[in-house]
Parts: sequence; C-alpha cells; structure tokens
Amino acid sequence: MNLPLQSVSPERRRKFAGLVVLAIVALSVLALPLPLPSAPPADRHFHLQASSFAYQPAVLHVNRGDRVTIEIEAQDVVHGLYLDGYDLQVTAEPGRTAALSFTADRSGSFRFRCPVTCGPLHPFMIGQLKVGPNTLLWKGLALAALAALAGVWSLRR
Ligand SMILES: [Cu+2]
Repeated sequence: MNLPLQSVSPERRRKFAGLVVLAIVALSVLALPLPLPSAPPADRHFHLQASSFAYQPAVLHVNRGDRVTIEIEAQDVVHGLYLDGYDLQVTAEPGRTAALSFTADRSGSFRFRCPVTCGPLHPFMIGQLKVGPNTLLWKGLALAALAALAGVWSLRR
C-alpha cells in the first residue's frame, strides 16, 4: 500500500531527497576512478627483519614510479627475498643485511617469498608489495568527509 505523497511533509521530503543525493554521491565516490593527481616518484626505503618464518614488516606500500630499496636483514639463518612479478631476488647471510633496488614500474599486488629453504615453515614465509596510488585511502577520506557533511546537514534545521 502506498502513502499518498501529499501526506508526507515537505520538510521530510526535502530530507529524503537530500539523503538520496548523498547516497548517490557516496556510491559514485566508490565506483568511479578518481582523477587523483599522482604523487611525484619518491625514494622509498624499507628495512625488513627476516627471521624464521616471517618478514617484519610483511606488507609494503609504494606508489608506481617510486624508486624502492628493500633491505633484508637475516636474523637467524640464511633468508632471502624473491619478488614475484618483478623477478628480483636477494639473499642475506645470517646476521647480515642485503639490499635490492628497483623502480616500481608495475602497479598491483606482488607477493614476495623466501627463496632459501630455511626450515619447516619456509613455504609460509611470504609478504606483499603493493604498488599503486592509494586510492582506497582517498576514497575512505572522501567517504568520511561525506559522512561528516551528512551529519552536519541532518542536524541543520
Ligand atoms: Cu627464510
């Protein structure tokens, strides 16, 4: 059963229309590729502690075009790092540090793993390099701003 539109007060109708507009804007922010200015390439330096059987940190974020240096410090036994997609590898002796430098010219999520059989849980020694503009962050910020706007707007009388 439908309520006749006339029975809804103009104020409520305005509020509803405002909510619809906000919802559409929020969905657009999520769905559309944002024309974000890409940050200029930067030098990014990471120091990874590698010990059986994990990297610390295990997830690295860079922007496309960044010049990346990954230093890996083997804390117990020989460990290494092989970066999928970029086909790069480095190995560090126990207690030593070895470095890998490259330009992150491919965007995406790339797994890295230990190329040295370092023990029983060796296959689980993995990490991730994420290359790309951090659009999720921007979209999150945009949504937060929208939510704040909606809050202010709904308080307005
Ligand atoms: Cu290892």
